[in-house]
Amino acid sequence: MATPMKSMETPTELYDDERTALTKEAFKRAFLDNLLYVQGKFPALASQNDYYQALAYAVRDRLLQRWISTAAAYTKQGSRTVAYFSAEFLMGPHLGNNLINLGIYEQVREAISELGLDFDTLLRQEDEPGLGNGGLGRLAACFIDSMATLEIPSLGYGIRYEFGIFHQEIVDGWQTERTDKWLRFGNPWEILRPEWAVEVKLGGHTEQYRDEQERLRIRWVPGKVVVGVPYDTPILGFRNNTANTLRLWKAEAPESFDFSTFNRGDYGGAVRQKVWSETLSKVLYPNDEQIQGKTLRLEQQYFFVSASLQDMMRIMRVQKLPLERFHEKFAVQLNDTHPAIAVAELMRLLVDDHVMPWEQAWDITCKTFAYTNHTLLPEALECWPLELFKSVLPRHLDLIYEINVRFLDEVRIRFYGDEARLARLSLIDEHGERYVRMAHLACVGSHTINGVAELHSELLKQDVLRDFYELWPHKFGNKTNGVTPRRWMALSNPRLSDLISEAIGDSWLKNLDELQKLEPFAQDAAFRQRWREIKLANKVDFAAFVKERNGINIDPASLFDVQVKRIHEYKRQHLNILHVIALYHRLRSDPNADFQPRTFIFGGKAAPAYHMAKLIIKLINSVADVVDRDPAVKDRLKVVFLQNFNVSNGQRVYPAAELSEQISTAGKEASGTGNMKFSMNGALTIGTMDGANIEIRQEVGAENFFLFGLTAEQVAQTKGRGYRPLEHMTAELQEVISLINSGFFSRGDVQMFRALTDGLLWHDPYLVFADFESYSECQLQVSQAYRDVDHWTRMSILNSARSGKFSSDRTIREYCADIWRAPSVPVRLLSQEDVKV
Ligand code: NTF
Repeated sequence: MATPMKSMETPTELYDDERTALTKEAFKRAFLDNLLYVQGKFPALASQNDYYQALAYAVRDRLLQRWISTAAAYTKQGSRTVAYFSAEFLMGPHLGNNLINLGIYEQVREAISELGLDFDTLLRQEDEPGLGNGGLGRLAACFIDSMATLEIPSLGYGIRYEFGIFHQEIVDGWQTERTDKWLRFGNPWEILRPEWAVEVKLGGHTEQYRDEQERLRIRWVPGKVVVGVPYDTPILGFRNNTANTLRLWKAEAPESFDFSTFNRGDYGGAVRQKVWSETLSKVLYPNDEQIQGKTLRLEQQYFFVSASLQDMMRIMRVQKLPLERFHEKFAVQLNDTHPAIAVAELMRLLVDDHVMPWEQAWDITCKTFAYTNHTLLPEALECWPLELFKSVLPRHLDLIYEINVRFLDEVRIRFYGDEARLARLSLIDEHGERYVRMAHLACVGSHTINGVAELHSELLKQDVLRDFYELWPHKFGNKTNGVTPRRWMALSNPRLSDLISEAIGDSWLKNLDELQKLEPFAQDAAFRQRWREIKLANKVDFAAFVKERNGINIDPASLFDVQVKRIHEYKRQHLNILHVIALYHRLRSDPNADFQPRTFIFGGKAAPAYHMAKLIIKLINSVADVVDRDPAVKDRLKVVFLQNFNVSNGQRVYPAAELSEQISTAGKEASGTGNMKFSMNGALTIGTMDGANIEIRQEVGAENFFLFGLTAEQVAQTKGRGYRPLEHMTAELQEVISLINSGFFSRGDVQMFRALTDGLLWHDPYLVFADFESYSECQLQVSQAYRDVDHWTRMSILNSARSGKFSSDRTIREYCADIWRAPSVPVRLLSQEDVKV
């Protein structure tokens, strides 16, 4: 592997403190010290993990200096602060990223090699914190990176799951899940802050009482109490002095051991409370785009939201700010509805605990929150059965009723006599079993509501949140997603990043629009040649990785066609694999056909209970297996299913990809962010008019994008007419389905894939057949285009050059300007002198 960003200069002169100096020598010292004093090992006994830990602690010391300086600057200025509330933060490994942001990647690599160790091996020791499912959690990670880079005071608030997203293993072609024990060897990046622990109540009932002034009040008598303990991870800005905080809550029992029970001899009972409390932050729910109406999930959401709001109130106390100014101090962004209970919780804290009048508390609440919606899929919209909700949060249910009564009063006057509208807007769904609608709570309690790509924000207004849009059009807006170029280019694609910096300087990493300056280089034959060599080198690296993981040889000269993302019917991995089978069929039918060799690479996890998604994985693996064993298609067609797709594996695959599959049914993918990572790294997209694909195509130019399929409008029309898949059956598609049903890919088992093929033939809400021909046709164009090497390279360079819009820095600037109104606060680095006690 090449090293990221060797062309970047290191701001060594800034840091003079001996312990945290950024020089190579100081670093070696620190590393060896840590091995002894932190790990308690000497080289003969040290494992690779010991070395990794020693290295991580050496980096952490350097980052703590920035953290303290940042905290000091924010406290002194009483800065307005963004609190990003998210049930998921899919951070990926910290070490490499922190080195990039500190600007010492190169020195550290050298220092480590000079000590006789292999730097890449140490990097690979880190168990990545996989505290998210996919796009939503990764977006949160990119956002906090950008906020730190843009010097925006911010706190990320979430849950410190003991077990993150499961580890996927493929056994006999099927997905199996293993517990993700990422904390097994300790986590050097976090700092426990027990002194800021808070209590969170759950369950029980409410009762009336009279306070000292004889006012009638309501008290929540909880059934149980847990303690939230914060663990802080510093989040560095890129080459500045900012280190913001990611604060994740762990759940603990108030008394870890019940001694009275213990003394009675009930040993099991004595630890039960502790065990129960800890289950709250035990495991991440592995569902993407699908809610799971489980009590524990609601408890998790409330747990982190309550702990976070209480923590923010503590910060106000420390800074001597009155609670009346909560909304001036903090802007809270709700990352989907998972933290939407915050609306009711802030009301409870203000009205019940701080005896604030309702109207004033409501005004503060609405000025505090803003809500981002991330999905249009109905099955992903959170609704809690009323009884379940009441059993966990009895007081909040009362508050929600009160919010609802006042809200519907307003609607009644605005829309005179429109009873149906009242029922549609209500925070409580009263059709049949009653539910609390979390998206409605989020809309009512927020000053701004946004979608994550232009089409998605439009569809929100027209469909899912239409009634709210008609009520408050001014609240609605769009914030197209973005990704951080630090992780997704500098760190993961060092070769390309170096070439780009050589050509246009390195300020593109802070201002991605500067990639435009690459455009003229698309006309430069020598540059194109280097661009190609880099892609090839990345493909060679990736092929070695596949060989090691899957035992399959793939040809770096073939077209690398990649679809990596969660497995879901709406994302249509089955459309892709059906096309692969069609190609296989063509090759077998006409062995001498002119054929552009391709390697189809798939990766992604299926929710453990999502049977159809798991069946799709099995089909992909079955096709991979047959194709690999068939000498007739050898070297021309390969299929690879990459196990356990996560951030680390993503960092390997995006730089090697040439074709990016973004083939969701139009109107279903809210935005997508993988699509942006591919395009930045020079892959061309084959995609539908969906999510951010539309904007990518607009930016890179229609001539540099492979478009196919129905538009969202046509999808809606087709469904409106009553979709009949058989009307779209072609001879080739018929062959494909027959081949699957014949048991060809399942060792004669004709039943194995029936649920899948029957679904496609008779039902299919995702219109796979309707788009199949257009997709196949478009894939032919891809193959033809690939043969014109120079033309393809030009398109690739232009994709990269025109991807500036998709930096999460741009997204965060828009959130800051339009929603948060949070100015940046540059940080001056404190020296030892400044912090003397
Ligand atoms: C996801 N939503 C969307 O499916 C993606 O299109 C989008 O890019 C990301 O959010 C980030 O905005 C979800 O994961 C969820 F939870 F909302 F369903």
